Parts: sequence; C-alpha cells; structure tokens
Amino acid sequence: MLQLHTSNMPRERTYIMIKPDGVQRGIVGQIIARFENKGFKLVAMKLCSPTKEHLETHYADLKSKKFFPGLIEYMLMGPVCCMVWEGDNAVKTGRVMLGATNPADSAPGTIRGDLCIHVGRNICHGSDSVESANAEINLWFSEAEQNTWGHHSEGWVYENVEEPKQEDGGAAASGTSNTVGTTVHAPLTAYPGANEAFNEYITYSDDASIGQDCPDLSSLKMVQGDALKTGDGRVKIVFFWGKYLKWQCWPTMIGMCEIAEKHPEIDVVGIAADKKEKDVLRFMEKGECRADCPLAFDMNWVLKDAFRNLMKVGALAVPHAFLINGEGKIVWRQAYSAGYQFATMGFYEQLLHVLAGDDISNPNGPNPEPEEDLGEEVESKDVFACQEVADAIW
Ligand code: DAT
Ligand code: MG
Repeated sequence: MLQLHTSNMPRERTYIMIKPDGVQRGIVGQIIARFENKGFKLVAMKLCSPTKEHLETHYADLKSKKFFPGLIEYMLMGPVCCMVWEGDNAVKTGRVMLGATNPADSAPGTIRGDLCIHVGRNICHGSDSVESANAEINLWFSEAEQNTWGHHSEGWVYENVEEPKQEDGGAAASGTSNTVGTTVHAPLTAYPGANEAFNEYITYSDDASIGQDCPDLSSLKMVQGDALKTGDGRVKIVFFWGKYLKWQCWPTMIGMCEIAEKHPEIDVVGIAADKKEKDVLRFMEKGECRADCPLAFDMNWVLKDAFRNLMKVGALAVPHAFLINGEGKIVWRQAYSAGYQFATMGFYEQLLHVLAGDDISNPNGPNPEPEEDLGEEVESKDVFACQEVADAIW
C-alpha cells in the first residue's frame, strides 16, 4: 500500500547546480524547465559566485584527481546557479536527467546528452547519493533559504497525497490556505502553559510530530555513552544543540544533566547538530564537557532532518528538546532560547506527567496544565552562577 503524504510534507531533496558555462550560454531556463516539467518541486535557488575554498569543499572527494585544479578553475569562471529540487527519488532521477559525467557518453534526451560536448564543460552538477545531497544542500544553502511548501499540483503528480488536516477554528484553517486548500506554513498554536512572552521557547499543540514514532536513533555517531534504542519501555529526552561548543549552551546542557541524574529511570541524549564532527571531538578532548549523559554527533543532519520532516516545518530551531515515551512516540517538543535553563517553561513538568503515566500526546484534546497536580516543587537555579569566567573564553 502507498504511504500517504500530506502535500507540504518534504520528500527526497537533491542539490542541482548549473555550472558557469551553463549560465554563460543562457541555458539556465531550459535546465530549470526540465526539472519543473518532470514534476519536481523547487525548494531553493540562487545565483552566486562561490570562493575557491567553498568549491574545494564541494568537490573534496575529487581532491586527489589529476583534473581537480582544472575543475576548480572552470568552476571559478563565472557565477553558478544553485538549486534544491524535491520529489520522490529526486537524487537518482536527477542524475539520470543530467546524463553521464562525460557528455560523449550521455544519452540523447538527457541534459548533458543534448546540450554539451566536453567533460570539462558539462554544464551541470547533481548530487550522487542522498547523503551527499544532504551535505551539499547544507553547504550551499542556509536553513532559512530552504523552503518547505505545498505545491498545488502535488495530487496530480503523486497518487499518495492526502490534504493536510484542517481543524475547525484551528490555526491551519485560518488564513493559511491558498485557493486550492493546500496549507502553507501553518502557524502552530502554543500549548496552554507555554510562556507567550518568549516565543522562542514555545511548545506546540497542533504540531505534526506529536504522536509520531521517534526516528531511529541508530544513525547517530555516539561521542560519549551508549547508543539508545527507542520503544524499549524507557522514557527518553532527545536534545539538539546547534552551537554545541559554545558557552551559551551550557545552561541547557547542565539542566539536561541534572534531569538525567535525578531520573535514572529515563534516558537522555544530547545531539550536536553542529556541522563539524571534528569540533565536537575537540570539545570532548578538551575535557571541559560537563555532560555525563550520552552525547552524539548527527552526521549530515540525518536525524535533525528526520525530526524536521515529522514536524513539517522548514527548520528545526536549536536548542530543541523532544520527549519520547516508553513506546517510542514523540509526546512533547519544545524549542529553547540559548542561554536559558533546560528545565524551564513546562518541559520538566510535562516529563513528570509522562512519568506519572498521564497521556499528553493528544494534540487535539486537553493537555495537562504543566503545573497541575504534580505535588513537587520544581526549583530553578541560576546556572550562570556556577560557571567560571574562564569557561566562557574559547
Ligand atoms: P559528476 O559531475 O557526474 O558527479 P564527478 O563527481 O565524478 O562527476 O566529477 C565532477 C566533475 O569533475 C565532473 O562533472 C566534470 C569533472 N570531471 C570528472 N571526470 C573528469 C575527467 N576525467 N576529466 C576532466 N574532468 C572531469
Ligand atoms: Mg559528483
């Protein structure tokens, strides 16, 4: 049976770039038209003039090749047109549409087969695997430049499309639909109890990730501690940091460790969503990490993207915490402002509700008020008071 998709749920994405010769020859429009005509969705596009270092990073896997210096020189000859295209099998199909690397071997009907002759002027680039697509997309585009949107013809391109749920009087129905009923960036509604003064740390009552299975954590590269398995009966907190290494994260990290220490019956994992694994390792080597719970590196943002796809929003802000119940379902998510304590704004109270066996995962029903009937005072501490000035110097 086909898996149902709502029309604004992201599908596979690939990075396609028109090289300087393609831009100079004025065939940008023709190449874009092929991807549009195929049914793929444009989620990012820009014309830019990258630096030599940026291009060397992009082509890092070819560094040892004889043609590498010539390739970089060619790529520096003028602006390139960078794009992200989305659709089922976008990576593999994108490669087929481009044709073989050497245009002499590219089949007629492909972009290279029809529009160019020499390998050193082969007009376009396309990612060769989902992993390299994710890395290339994040090398060329910021998160804010990547657009998640519902295409009006989604249901005419795919047979497995379901309309996004529209709740009566809910945010999804109020002014966020276009004329054909596709929801585009529906604003999310804060849970009761969320502090409206700080929208960075709101929690969401109509978030698509609530009630879904937590993505498989086995793709994480553990930097410290043992790997975690969801659905093993233990409640879990999955915590993402962006600038893992910076002192601003320490309050959240310390708060997370305090929770882990206080509740040995739960599992906590801190995930570095920072792009550079070597920076994470260096941080660990310096021995200044105060976290004694498992810490992991999210290679190529595989897990961060998996959570973001469940949330059906354009970006996953960091720091960000997900609460996972013993069956492996996401029951709560909360975005934080860097520098504030992890346990604030209702997260810890909701954890206590989950541990008490309360169901907080029904986004359409009443959620327990954060401080209702818990019988325990949650003390908050000035976490900056326990940091040395030297800690903040990096
Ligand atoms: P592709 O662009 O099809 O992914 P690739 O990653 O192997 O191919 O190489 C990147 C680019 O380097 C390619 O588009 C053109 C250039 N290139 C590859 N092989 C080459 C060769 N043998 N001589 C000259 N340039 C080459
Ligand atoms: Mg390649």
